[in-house]
Amino acid sequence: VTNGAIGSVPYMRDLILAEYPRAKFNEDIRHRMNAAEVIDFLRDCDGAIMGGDVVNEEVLAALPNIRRIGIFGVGLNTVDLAACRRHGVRLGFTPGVNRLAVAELALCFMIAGLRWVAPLSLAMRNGERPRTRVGRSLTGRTIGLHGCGHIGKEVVRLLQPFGCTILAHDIRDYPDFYRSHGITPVSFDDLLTRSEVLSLHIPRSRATEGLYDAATLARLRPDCVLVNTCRGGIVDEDALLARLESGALVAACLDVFAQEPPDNDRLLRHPNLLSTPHAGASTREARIAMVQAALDGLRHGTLVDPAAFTDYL
Ligand code: 8YV
Repeated sequence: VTNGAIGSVPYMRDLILAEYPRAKFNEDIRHRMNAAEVIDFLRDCDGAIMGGDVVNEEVLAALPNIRRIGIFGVGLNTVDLAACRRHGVRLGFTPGVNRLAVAELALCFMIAGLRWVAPLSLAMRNGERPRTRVGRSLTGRTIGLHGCGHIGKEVVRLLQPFGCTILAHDIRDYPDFYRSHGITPVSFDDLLTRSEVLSLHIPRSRATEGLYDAATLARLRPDCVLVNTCRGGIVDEDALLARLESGALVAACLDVFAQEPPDNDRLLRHPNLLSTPHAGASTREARIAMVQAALDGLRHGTLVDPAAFTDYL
């Protein structure tokens, strides 16, 4: 088990050990393994539970014993699906099971951003009386969702009591869901220019990497709260910092970063940035469900056809 977030938590380890008593665990939660480290760690294994660590041609060519991998997570951006297929590696992953945990953090971020929780809390810590404390209510706001898959839909469900106007932009169409939840599907440009809160729920892929660059961020309303609980690398962090520093964006709430742990100190220290260390799926309930789903993926994973995962590539 390469993912330190599993290895360091007894209840997750126990679920795996009950089925695979000889499993070995990485316990370093800060560090995601690179190819050489993965190879070294998995050398004597026949299968693996991984999440966030690299699975590529180099890794699989060096580990011919690995026949099965259960991915602990929904994001497949560190997994080379074509290489898995070439090497006959059966793969399972865990879409859906952490949707509530991630959606709850997104909602928490939305309210926190609108209510200035990051700068107000910082001021309190510094013994200051903050000058600005009047925020905006989530109730009645226009919320934009980029991506309306499992997690985006869960955000919509959680938002129902708030009477928001919900705009959604996705490469897929979900007409029934949109209709039954009163959501307006919009173009990318409308999403950017109309959202008072913009929450990202898209995979990191070739199509989305760096999508929120300076030009895209410049389309956002100055009073927009940007929420990212999906993947780092989609929002250009330097461009985001420039907008926060110039006051062109009121607040950003990020759970994910291009580099993890993040290396962008100025951004992390900006008073209007609220950040967490990729903790979206970190509820006890979601973690247990994810380990169970990853074990299931290990047992029943299939040879995946990369063409069926075009959203992720
Ligand atoms: C995982 C995630 O905790 O599901 C995902 O894709 O990002 C998180 O839920 C993480 O990937 C595992 O390290």
